[in-house]
Amino acid sequence: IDQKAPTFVENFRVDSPDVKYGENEIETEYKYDTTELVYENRNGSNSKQWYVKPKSVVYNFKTSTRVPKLGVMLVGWGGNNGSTLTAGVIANRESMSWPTKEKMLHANYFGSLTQASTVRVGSYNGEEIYAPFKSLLPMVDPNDVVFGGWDINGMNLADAMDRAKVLDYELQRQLKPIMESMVPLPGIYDPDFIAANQGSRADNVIKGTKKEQLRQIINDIRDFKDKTKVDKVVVLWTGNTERYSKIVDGLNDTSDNLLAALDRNESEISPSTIYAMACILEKIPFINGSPQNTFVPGLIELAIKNNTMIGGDDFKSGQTKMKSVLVDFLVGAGIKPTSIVSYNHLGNNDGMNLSAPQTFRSKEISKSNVVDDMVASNPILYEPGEHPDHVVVIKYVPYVGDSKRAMDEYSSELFMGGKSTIILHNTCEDSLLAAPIILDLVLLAEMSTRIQLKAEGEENFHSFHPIATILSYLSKAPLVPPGTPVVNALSKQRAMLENIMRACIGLAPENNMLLEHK
Ligand code: NAI
Ligand code: DG6
Repeated sequence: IDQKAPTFVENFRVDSPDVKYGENEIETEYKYDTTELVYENRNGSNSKQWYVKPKSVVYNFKTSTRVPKLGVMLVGWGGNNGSTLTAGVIANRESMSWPTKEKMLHANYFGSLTQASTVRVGSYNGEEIYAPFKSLLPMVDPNDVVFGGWDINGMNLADAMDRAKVLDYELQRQLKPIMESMVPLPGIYDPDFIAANQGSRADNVIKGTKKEQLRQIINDIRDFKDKTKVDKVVVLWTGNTERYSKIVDGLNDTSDNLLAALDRNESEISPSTIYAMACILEKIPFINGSPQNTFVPGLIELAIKNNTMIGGDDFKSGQTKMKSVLVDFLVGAGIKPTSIVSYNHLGNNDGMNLSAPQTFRSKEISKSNVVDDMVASNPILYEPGEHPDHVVVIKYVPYVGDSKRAMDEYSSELFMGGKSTIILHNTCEDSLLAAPIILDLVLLAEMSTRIQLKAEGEENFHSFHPIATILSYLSKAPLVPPGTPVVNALSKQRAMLENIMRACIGLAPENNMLLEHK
């Protein structure tokens, strides 16, 4: 008897001659359909014309299904994001529930793409069937992740969670005994790179030269791996936003110059760059969740030479996520955004650090570039070089704590001189938006290290390019390899990630055509 149509399947296997499920890996042969343009003179015509040529390339994918025990080391572990993420994962692992004045709450992973979103996998008896995003490929279960990391402030994670004032009191009470014993390792502190107002926090710092600090980070990673018996480690920066590093020829422009500059203890090498260098030398994925230019050219070259993953920059959590949906929608609908004004105020330690002009500037840059590709995609609306006015303001208001207020005004030009003004106001705990994004970043980074591919004509399988563009959905300013387009539109970023995962199990991209119903 046919099963009654479900709307959801927890997991599934693909039944196709192009997919092989082995003991330790999934292998697929996948036809990548794309297009390329040529401008040619054909059939004796005097004038040239554009031709769009469909093109198919066969790719082979090989994904290891051996899901490792994963360790995640956070730089800035004791901050609002670090403590909230650690608390949230423990609460889920322990299936915690807690009463509030409204209702009984239960731990969940809402806000996580991998844990709380779904993908359409096909139809059954005419019904659309969805499956969890995480069921596309074998992934680490977040409840099994072991956390550790560094912080320039030595407060244990239970007290840090209390200081953050993000989670409900009753939940904190349950978590406290588990989190009290978690203490961040000393971090690399350089007051030149973050706001002066962070000075009083720096009571847990690594001494010595920059080279000695790098060695210490490498030892910390090795130690963590030994003690926790994890198979793999991913490191993620959720420390204070730093100012931009100056890019100087002979200092950080090439990998050799950067390594030599470290030996000379050059002052312009930022703490975040030192952590990233340590990870690259240890062949550990490093993700930057803040806006500064940790990935100076020499560091990018070092990652490429060592073929080890780097990804970033800056978590795309609230206002910017909305912007990368709304502007994509407006420009895609043939409406012309002419002015975007984004204002926000917040009262957490991140807000305090961003009240200094140099650190604010890093955030301003990463929040501002986000509409560029959408504007460039539509020359019917914009003249070459034309761009909407785009202003970003951030103010520190201690009273509101982690509960960030974001206000946006989008002015656009409509049909026949009409004008539209859209105003958004969002109030939301900043760290509750960021924590699930951090989780997705580390889980997807780990997963993508298990994927190998080769295109038709290539002899050997290889991993993805060390610059992890696959993480773009989660980043305000996606880091891409030189010569690669930057895509900010959220729907395109999600489609890229989902479709690559689908390719790894031999499924075509979701095309939304629903021809069978037409
Ligand atoms: P936070 O200020 O509460 O935490 C940062 C932590 O990093 C602090 O505990 C600080 O002591 C530590 N720290 C600073 N420099 C360090 C270093 N060199 N080594 C080790 N530890 C160091 O800030 P929060 O709210 O957790 O945010 C963290 C970062 O994430 C910030 O840069 C913020 O701009 C970025 N971010 C946050 C988003 C959100 O929605 N919460 C979204 C996008 C980015
Ligand atoms: C103030 O804007 C603080 C920042 O750290 C932001 O909260 C963070 O960058 C999130 O930005 P967005 O634009 O994704 O909400």
